[in-house]
Amino acid sequence: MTGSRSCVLVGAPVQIGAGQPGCLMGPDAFRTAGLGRALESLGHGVEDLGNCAPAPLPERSHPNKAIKNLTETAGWVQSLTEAAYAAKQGGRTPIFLGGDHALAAGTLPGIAKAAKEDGRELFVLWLDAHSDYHDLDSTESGNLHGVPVAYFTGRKGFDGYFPELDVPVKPENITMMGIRSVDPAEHRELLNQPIEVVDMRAIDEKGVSALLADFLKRVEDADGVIHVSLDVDFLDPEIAPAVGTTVPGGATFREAHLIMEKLCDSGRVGSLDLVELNPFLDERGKTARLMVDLTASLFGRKVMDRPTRSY
Ligand code: HAR
Ligand code: MN
Ligand code: MN
Ligand code: MN
Repeated sequence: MTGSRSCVLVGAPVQIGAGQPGCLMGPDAFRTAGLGRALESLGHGVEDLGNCAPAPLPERSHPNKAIKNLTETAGWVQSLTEAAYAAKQGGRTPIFLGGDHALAAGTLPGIAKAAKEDGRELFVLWLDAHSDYHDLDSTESGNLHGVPVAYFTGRKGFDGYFPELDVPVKPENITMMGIRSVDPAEHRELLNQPIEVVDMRAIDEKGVSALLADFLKRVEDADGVIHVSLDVDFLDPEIAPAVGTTVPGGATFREAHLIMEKLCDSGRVGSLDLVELNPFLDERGKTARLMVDLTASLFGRKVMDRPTRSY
């Protein structure tokens, strides 16, 4: 197996977006579980850039008093937007080691800016139990890992609170998969725009293979590039317990690997978020190791090293 990517690992130990502490340890758990070694064994170059820190910003507050850690989250968004844009230069493949999902409010704007400069249409595959589509007014938990998609698609209400958005992600280029927890305010907004929401019922009825093929067809027709945002709670809690927001009925081991293998075959993945791993909640590292194995499948590990034929 010969890989040819230049992978860059970017640690993003954000935990203030989640309701409980622990994601701070995520980047080191991914390193300990052998993420870099797995990619190297597939023949890829790997450079670990270490961990980012939030930009220091002036204190800000929002009329929604439920919101937690607004200033620090905005600081992370700013530093990660810059880090993601820089990591994408030179045709490299950034892998962001989270950290809670608030980090995607930084990584995606940076990736979108780089894609625009490269003249590439950016698509997002959002693998998650949750739609993370609150805005600052609608969040009731105040946990800002619940807002990144609203922000990076350019919805109103972030002005003056989060950094000004340079290049928004087009909602029609986003597919969410594995969804099974949507709050009423998110649901109302999701019905008003063209994000594709593949919920667990759709997966049960049609299977991940056909559903993913539809997405990949759209990407190929646009000669696009894919950013994958993989939230641990996309997976069923039985196989991936190390997350603060488990929701029963998630993707199986086999569904998740199949998605990664098909994405690999597409040759179109340009960047990846690995988010919401809370090592404090893990069982002997099993979730961290599963996330590493899924990343290995995404970047070329196969049972038989030959092109997959269509069945
Ligand atoms: N919708 C809920 C809230 O806003 C739960 C959000 C949980 N988000 C994550 N990432 N764990 O997907 O509080
Ligand atoms: Mn460029
Ligand atoms: Mn999420
Ligand atoms: Mn989630």
